[in-house]
Amino acid sequence: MRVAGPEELLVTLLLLAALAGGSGHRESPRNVAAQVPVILQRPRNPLPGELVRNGSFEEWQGEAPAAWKGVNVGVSSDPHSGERALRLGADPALPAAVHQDVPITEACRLELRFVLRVPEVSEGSLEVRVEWLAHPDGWRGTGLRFTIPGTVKSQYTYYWRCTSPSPPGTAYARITFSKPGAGRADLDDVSLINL
Ligand SMILES: [Ca+2]
Repeated sequence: MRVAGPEELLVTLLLLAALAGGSGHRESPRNVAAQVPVILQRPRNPLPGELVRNGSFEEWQGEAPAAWKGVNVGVSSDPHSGERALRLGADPALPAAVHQDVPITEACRLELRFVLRVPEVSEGSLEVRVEWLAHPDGWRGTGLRFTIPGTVKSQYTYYWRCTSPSPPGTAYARITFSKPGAGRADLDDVSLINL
């Protein structure tokens, strides 16, 4: 079966909206049209200005999530959105980490958002960092660092934090999620926005 494109969906929705409005009351055509974008809103689309690539971990290249570099990571079949999330701890007995370098400039303040669940108790706290790099190996400082307790939390929890401003010479922000010991954690919907 052929899948309708966005234009066809828009036309269909506009027709439905016009029919609803034509049955007799309330809405002016202008108001009906104004409601259409709300109907069309797709929650899995990246936010405007999104800096993270593959933040929902839907794209994989073999065993690795596209645009990320990971150690001991795999696909979680219990995602928060879409069909996949990232599992920290493909082998639960070992530490795990994943990171992505995002091109930015100096004097940026970034807002990091993500969801995370801990289906199996983790030894030690999970750590989240945003670090400033002058180039992929040139560390300039830490913009954000916090930890999440490794206690079991089977439902996804939403987190968001802001970084300090990036220092002079910054060319990349490195986002890192790490698990120091045994255990598992599932990560999804990572977002980084320049404020
Ligand atoms: Ca996902």
